[in-house]
Amino acid sequence: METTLIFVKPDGVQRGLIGRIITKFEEKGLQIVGLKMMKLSESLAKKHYSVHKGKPFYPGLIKYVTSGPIVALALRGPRAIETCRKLMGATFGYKAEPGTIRGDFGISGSFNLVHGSDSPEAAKTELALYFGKKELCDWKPALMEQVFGSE
Ligand code: IDP
Ligand code: MG
Repeated sequence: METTLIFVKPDGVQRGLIGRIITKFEEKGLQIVGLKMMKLSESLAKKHYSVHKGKPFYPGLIKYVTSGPIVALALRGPRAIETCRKLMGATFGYKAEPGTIRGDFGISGSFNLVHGSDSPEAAKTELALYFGKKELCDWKPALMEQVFGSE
């Protein structure tokens, strides 16, 4: 079982897509164990995207993700990290496959609606950046056996 950090980016919030984006993850069977709206400070945004520091798009990226509130989610399930990345689709909407969040709702080459951790290491670091231990809710879904199976 893995837990991953997802957030609906400011364009997703502004476009009224919070519910539809969360629904994609919920319908897939991922369990929500953390959920909150917040505005990223510049320092948190810079920490989060430190691997991209120095790239040409970095200043614009920091401006974008701090431009308005985001909705952060901690999602749990078997292979949750890879599964969520697949549900999100390729980085930009014009390339992302239909059926994915970015493929269904976006076409921009700079705004892309959603963030998701890309490795177990990133998930661990990112979850700690967004959620205190007490903010994660360790509950047992009633249909856990049916939805998650034996893994
Ligand atoms: P990912 O979000 O699919 O993991 P990354 O390559 O890790 O994509 O890039 C992080 C974020 O930086 C992207 O989601 C996007 O918002 C932004 N970004 C990446 N590449 C570009 C670019 O070439 N132009 C503008 N923004 C970019
Ligand atoms: Mg990435």
